[in-house]
Amino acid sequence: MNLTHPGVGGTGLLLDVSKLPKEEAEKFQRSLEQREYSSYTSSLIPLQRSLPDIRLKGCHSLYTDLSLPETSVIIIFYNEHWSVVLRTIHSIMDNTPPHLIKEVILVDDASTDKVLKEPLEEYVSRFRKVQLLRAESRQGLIRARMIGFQQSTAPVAVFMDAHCECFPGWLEPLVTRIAENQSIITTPTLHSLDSRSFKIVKIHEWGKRKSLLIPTLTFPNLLFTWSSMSEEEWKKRTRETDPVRSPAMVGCVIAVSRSWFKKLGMFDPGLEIWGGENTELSIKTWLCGGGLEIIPCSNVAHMYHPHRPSEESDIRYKRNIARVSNVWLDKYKHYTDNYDGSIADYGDISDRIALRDSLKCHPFEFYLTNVNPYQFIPGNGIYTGLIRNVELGIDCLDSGGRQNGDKVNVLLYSCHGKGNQLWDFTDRREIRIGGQCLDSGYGDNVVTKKCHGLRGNQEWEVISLEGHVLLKSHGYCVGVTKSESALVLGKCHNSALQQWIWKQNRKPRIS
Ligand SMILES: [Mn+2]
Repeated sequence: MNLTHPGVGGTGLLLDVSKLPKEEAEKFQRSLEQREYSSYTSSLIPLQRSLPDIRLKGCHSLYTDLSLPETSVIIIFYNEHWSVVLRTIHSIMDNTPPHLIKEVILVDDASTDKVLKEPLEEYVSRFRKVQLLRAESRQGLIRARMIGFQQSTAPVAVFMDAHCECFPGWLEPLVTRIAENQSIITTPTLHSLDSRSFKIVKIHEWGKRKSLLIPTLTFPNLLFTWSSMSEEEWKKRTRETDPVRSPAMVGCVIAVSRSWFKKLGMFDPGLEIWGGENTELSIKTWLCGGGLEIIPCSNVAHMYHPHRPSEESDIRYKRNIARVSNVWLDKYKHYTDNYDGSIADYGDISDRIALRDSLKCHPFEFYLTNVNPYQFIPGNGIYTGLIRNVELGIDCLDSGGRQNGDKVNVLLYSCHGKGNQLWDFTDRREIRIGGQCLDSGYGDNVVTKKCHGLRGNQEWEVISLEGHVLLKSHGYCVGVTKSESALVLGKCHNSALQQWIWKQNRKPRIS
């Protein structure tokens, strides 16, 4: 194919499949179907490829302590492509000072791919510090990670997915923060490893608030989403290299002190396969006296590849989440996926509750007031539910049901009280439905747009008027046209056309 240094330096290899010989094109296609990423492309890229030093300017002088604790890196794989696992290991070995790595523990979660048996064993035997464990039967990511952890001996553990690549200087900043405070769990700046070309794409720039995204919990399913940092947090930081408080984690690279992880009861062993463990760990470290931070000076690329959903994995995920909610969320468990109680059997959680009690962890309310006061919980807004027009009486604001579009016109529709009409007024002063926010930046049009969390045209006032409310943004109010047929954003006036009935639910968390 005439490739020179494919993928080296983190550049990708974008193959023009139409130019490949038929047989090769078929191999390429098959590799995509098998793994959800192009292992064909991966196998053309050297197992040991250099990545550039992308650390922020201030990082080099910050992390020079030679007496940091040692680390065990724990990597689970299940039928991961050989080249992807090995590139993960090489990148660790090449970009970490040897004295900081005590061991790399690979746990094979009962893979069936033959190349991951003897050939892998033989390949990794060149690394003195790499151990390979085999689970006898499929354990799932969560329990396999604990098998690796139990085998490990260093004072700091790093759990890493088997499809990552580490940049120069990735480990020192993670461990330094833990050495300062052992109840802080740290995660790196995560970049993206493209699943087709294996190109590394930088995602975050810590100097720009707009591009600075941190993981936040989503309700009702307790996954994570990327959302922008609050102004308060932004102002607290004095240097772009400062650690960033993170309400949640992605879960693909986690550094944690052995003693803190043990004290927190490790991962809940009742969680199946994967999903929910990152949420559980995030919530409990915050509630039980620790914290969770992203360390800007640490850089790791992770391949985000789609998981094929199935009914089975769906139920399993819901069950995991039901466990986490029932242990940690107090009254807020009613806002999670299992609010209807459809997952009745989530197993015995009594030892988890006992653990929470013995550690005297805060109630979940603490998370909402101290960790992420901007946490959005649909149905728990300051105002929540239907927004009914006073003049018309029977018509409500309706999002039309499109949740992920760019700009969507809001409709006036007869009130039915279903999802498209259930709005929340949030602590960020958004008027929100799912991930869409009412936006006043489009002339007299009343639209929703993807929430950006940066206030501006998505900042509203809900002004109370004798039981009714005005919805106001930058001096304009949402109302109904005089012909009473459509919505319009116009100068505020004194008419029932601009007055709405909306239920107040609670006090703002932030004044
Ligand atoms: Mn992953």
